[in-house]
Amino acid sequence: MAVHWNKTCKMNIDLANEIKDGLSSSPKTLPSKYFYDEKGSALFSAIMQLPEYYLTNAELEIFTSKSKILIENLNLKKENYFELIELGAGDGYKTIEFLKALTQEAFNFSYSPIDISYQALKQIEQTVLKVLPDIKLQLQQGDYFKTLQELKKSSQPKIVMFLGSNLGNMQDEIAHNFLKQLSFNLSIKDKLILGIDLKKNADIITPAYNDSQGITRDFNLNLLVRINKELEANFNIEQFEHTPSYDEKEGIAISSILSKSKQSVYIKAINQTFYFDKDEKIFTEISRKYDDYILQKICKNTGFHIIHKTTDKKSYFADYILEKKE
Ligand code: AVI
Repeated sequence: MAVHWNKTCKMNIDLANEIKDGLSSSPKTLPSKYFYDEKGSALFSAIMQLPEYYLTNAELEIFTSKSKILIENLNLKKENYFELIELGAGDGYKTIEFLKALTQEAFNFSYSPIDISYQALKQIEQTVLKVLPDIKLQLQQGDYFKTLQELKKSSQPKIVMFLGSNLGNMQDEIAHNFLKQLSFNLSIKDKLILGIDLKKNADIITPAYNDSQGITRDFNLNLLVRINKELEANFNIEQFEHTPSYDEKEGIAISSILSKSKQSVYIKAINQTFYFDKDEKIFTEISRKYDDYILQKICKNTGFHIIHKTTDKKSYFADYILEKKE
């Protein structure tokens, strides 16, 4: 991805503009895509290991025990080559289980993980090649939103993977547009394996976003630490609190940061002071939970149709197969 830096002071201009817009809006917001600096990525890796954050293990269980079922439902022919493309591949652990199953059954494919982080890609390369030294691997660094157009460059059949309930961090309308754009860049019969978290009781979801060790708190507040560092701001982190909530009716976990007092913060890179009331919230992320009805609604008029659904034993998480039909 092209990150725009101001050459004289090495400032990330996109970050500065989006932070300015977010803190100028009412209610205040900060974009969740900026969680993932080096510290934030390390914190997210730690979140994925937490007992409360059931999502990762639930999806790993699906790929460990049900990859064959997914493969059957993809209707692949062994003699036909295809490209397997993963958007936002992360650490790739779940995918390796799927790659192993495809290789065992002698399918003819290449694997292209796309991730914004070069480090993450190098890590995937190492892990995958250790287990599957003969795999055809092609790393692609970039923002997957921006690399969608690249898909059209090859006319080979494609299977795209978008796992980890990353779709859930988009508002429904944005998720719909994202699927539409993805489908537009694919061909008829291409497929999407979409991993999403399912609606369930608040008692299970709430701790996943408010763990007992406070790692999710640090992950959320790290956004302010990042703004302090990269935009020379003076957020007093002690004066802000991680305040997650779960709207059970809508099925949306909402992360926010609450200002503990009436205070002001100066951001030097923007040359602006922002004012916070006591108990005012800055919204940082939504994590949407789905059911078949919600997913169907989001898929409507995108060209994608749901053709299969596989869940973990507890039915906490699902991997759907969507096919491009129109
Ligand atoms: C990356 N994404 C799917 C995570 C989620 O569950 O929404 C991000 C996260 N935020 C707090 N904990 C994890």
